[in-house]
Amino acid sequence: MNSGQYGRLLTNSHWLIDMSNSEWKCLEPDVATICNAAADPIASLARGDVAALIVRQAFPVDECSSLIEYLMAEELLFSGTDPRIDQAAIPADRADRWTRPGTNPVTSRRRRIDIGTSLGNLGDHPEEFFRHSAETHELFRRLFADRPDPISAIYDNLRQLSPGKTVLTARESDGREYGPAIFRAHYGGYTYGPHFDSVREREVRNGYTVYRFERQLAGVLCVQNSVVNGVAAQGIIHRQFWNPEITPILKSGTFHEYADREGIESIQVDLEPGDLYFFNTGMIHEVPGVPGELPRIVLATFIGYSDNVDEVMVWS
Ligand SMILES: O=C(O)CCC(=O)C(=O)O
Ligand SMILES: [Fe+2]
Repeated sequence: MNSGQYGRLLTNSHWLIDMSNSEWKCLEPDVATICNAAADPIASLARGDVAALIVRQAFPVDECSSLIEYLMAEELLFSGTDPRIDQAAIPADRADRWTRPGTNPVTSRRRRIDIGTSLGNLGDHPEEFFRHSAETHELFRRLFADRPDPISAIYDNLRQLSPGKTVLTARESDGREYGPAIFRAHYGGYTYGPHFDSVREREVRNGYTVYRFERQLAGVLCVQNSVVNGVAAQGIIHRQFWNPEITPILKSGTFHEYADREGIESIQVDLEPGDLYFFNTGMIHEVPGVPGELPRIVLATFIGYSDNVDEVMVWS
């Protein structure tokens, strides 16, 4: 839009402010270009100065389809019509924890399969969480012993975007490790409504080392898109950090109206399989689902970051 005002674009769920005139942008398409544009990309992301860092084809698209076939052959992943999906899908109460209750009812086809360990789901039970995490490390070691490892693609790129920092899987001082990353397959239009993620400010997990980080980011690799009529489910980042005043707005499901009223900018991050994006989970974000024939599959991580802490810790 060429007027001084931001134009509005209609998405499948609501109006977005057209960002073409804004200074608030995604940096892409590769590490070299991103590092040219920002001396310390992860710090820019942590401050909210940029909407996202996008590394295109961080994991080759052909490897993505081969990976999905492999996970299906391993019976870790199922097609949307496979009856075994009912056993594999996570329970509805967990599926709905980031969104208004009922958004992804288990009676609908909006289901999700997780491969890996989630602090969000198991963090109330530390022993079970760390036992489960150890099993996930074992599983991923076996799965990727002889083939390209998509988890390394996330960690290696994050390392290059975090100058002067040490990037490692989150661990407690006694050495117990968190899950390194989690595959998530979203079926039938599975939706994340507007939300933020924070072990510090939302989940208040003060018994865990990652609680100490000032900022929480995410690194998400798109493995497969869900597409209907050429439209794919994609993440949207709103230029609004969570604060306590936002909580009732999120809970009442009226964030879009609030964003319209307040003129909050948004960016939809369009990804193809193999593309990796990093964003700040303290900013309100969402993924409106699209009920395509194929599930939207991602490999997801959370990232703990503080300016004055040498370690950048990654978990799921
Ligand atoms: O799948 C994505 O791209 C992000 C999902 C998300 O926001 C979350 O898991 O908290
Ligand atoms: Fe999120």
